[in-house]
Amino acid sequence: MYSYAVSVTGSWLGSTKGIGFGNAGDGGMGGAGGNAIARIQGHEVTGSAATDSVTFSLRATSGEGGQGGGGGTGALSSRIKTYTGCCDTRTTDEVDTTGTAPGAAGADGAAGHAIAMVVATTVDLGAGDDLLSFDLLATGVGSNIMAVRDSQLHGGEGWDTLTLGTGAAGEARALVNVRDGLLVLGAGTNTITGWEGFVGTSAADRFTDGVGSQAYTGRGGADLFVFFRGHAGNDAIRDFEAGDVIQLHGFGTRFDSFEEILAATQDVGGSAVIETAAHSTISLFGVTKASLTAEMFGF
Ligand SMILES: [Ca+2]
Ligand SMILES: [Ca+2]
Repeated sequence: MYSYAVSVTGSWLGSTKGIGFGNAGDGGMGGAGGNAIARIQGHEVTGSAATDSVTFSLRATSGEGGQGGGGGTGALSSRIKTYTGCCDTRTTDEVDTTGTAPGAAGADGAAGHAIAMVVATTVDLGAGDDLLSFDLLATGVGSNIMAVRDSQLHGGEGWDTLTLGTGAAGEARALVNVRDGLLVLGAGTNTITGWEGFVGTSAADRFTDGVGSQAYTGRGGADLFVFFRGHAGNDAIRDFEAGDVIQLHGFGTRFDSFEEILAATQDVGGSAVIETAAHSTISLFGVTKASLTAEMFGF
């Protein structure tokens, strides 16, 4: 027996028209990716009178949003059977209409957020040549936040080094201000005192020098080193390279041209040493006076 999807009458005999409808299911929406939060808050680290080494290592990787489901495919078919005569003589003519109707794909889920953050933490490393490092990594498709904020970081006596990342790609940049005792790393502000060595991130960091002798390692990125008149010390940039810039502020007509910088620069022991005042220098390790260009300086 045949089933008749479309009734036909004599006037439709021989028609090849067929109409079919298929309703496809739409895909479901993908689930949201998981959030990842690595956070240290309200911690206190007190160093000894000897050398201390402290590293805050926080890693967060958020989940991707789930893929939206594909729409289901609706199938359709209709058929017209043709007859000759009146109903009792079936021919072999059959016209089938078949097809598919794909449903719409569902939307992908939202990506999760990754946060690696040190908050309201106090570090005081006391005497000795101490090391404090922040190894923050937040990765994912959604927003990534790496930050130290509302913290007090004290190096104490000795030659103390503050390392603000690992140098790996994707780090949040650091704004170091020795002059005002402030650090911005990612987002938010921190108080810093008693640090002599600074190691930056892979991003374009900014270091504003203060009184006393400091040494800066900018690492990757186009780093900016700012020296105010009266920086009063023998400062060093350990990895000054193309793209980095030294800015001299407040020196007036003594330093407002590249020619004046060159006139105050000598090669000493493998470094280009700029004498900014009596007993005040900026040493560029591994750099020769001859390699300096005007683009490396701002006023
Ligand atoms: Ca110590
Ligand atoms: Ca850098």
